Amino acid sequence: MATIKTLAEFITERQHEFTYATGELSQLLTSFRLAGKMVNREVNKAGLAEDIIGAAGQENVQGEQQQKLDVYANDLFIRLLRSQGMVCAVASEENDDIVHFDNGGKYVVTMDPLDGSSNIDVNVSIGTIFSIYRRVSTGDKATMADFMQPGTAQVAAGYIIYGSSTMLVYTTGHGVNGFTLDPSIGTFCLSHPNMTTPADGKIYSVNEGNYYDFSEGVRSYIDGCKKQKMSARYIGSLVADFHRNLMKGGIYMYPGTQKAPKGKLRLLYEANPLAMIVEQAGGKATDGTTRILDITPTELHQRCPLFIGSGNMVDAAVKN
Ligand code: P6P
Repeated sequence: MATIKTLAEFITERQHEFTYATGELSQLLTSFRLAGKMVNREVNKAGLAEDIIGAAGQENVQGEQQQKLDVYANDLFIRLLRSQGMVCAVASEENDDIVHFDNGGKYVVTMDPLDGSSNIDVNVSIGTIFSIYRRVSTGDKATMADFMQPGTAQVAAGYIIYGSSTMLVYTTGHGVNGFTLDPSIGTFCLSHPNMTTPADGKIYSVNEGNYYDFSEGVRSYIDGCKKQKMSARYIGSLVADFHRNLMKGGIYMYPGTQKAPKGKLRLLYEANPLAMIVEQAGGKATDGTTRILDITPTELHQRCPLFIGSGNMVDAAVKN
């Protein structure tokens, strides 16, 4: 019988790898651990609980219709992060501006609390994506400078995927490890130690409905994937597509177009955390010209094109 190692035990065991003071990582991840279980509970009954599915009747800063579960997840993560005292501010996809906690915390968090939420009421996997940075400002409150750090400054990054099972996958810069929630005991247990992604794959993920809006180079790459008889897999939920490609090998692309040269995805709370994870797993992430983690942000909600996954596939996709 394989030994069961819980997320809490794993973090304690590996605390020495976390650059900062003992116990801080554990506290930082605890909010995501707990919130992940609570969001999982709501996601799993979304089809039943009338009051939780469907649109919340509000729009977020992206002009996207907020789903009730979006709002629930966002409020929950913010509440738990505020209460545990290590984090002094959060930038969330669901909030126009930085959310400040006056608690002197040494870290800041960027997050997409429920990515892919338009899939909630059609029962497709969705996810939470997060990054943790050390503050660089020294005053009472966090400043924009804390959130304008390049992705290489992340001290931890992770995602929670609410799928056929619920998993928390994270890195602190020392490899990637996956934990599956055992609902019978309400605990995340180590299920995918030291995750690595193959250098090549046979899966490409892109919204081919935009094919004729892509650059000649991107179209040529997609044509090449077809000629090589690759599998087209696009769920419309970034965390689900990313997670499958991470495990099996593959590339996810959200390129820029004439109309939207920066594409759709956000640098701070989608591209950066997944880029840290994929690089730690041996893969690559670029905006087509620059390594994602090297981009210095200028705006909280800035978008960037994204090519992420198996290293050889990312190289091939952007060489044209
Ligand atoms: P499109 C969901 O809205 C999301 O941010 C990602 O999860 C997903 O991969 C992408 O957008 C889907 O966008 O334009 O292809 O529908």
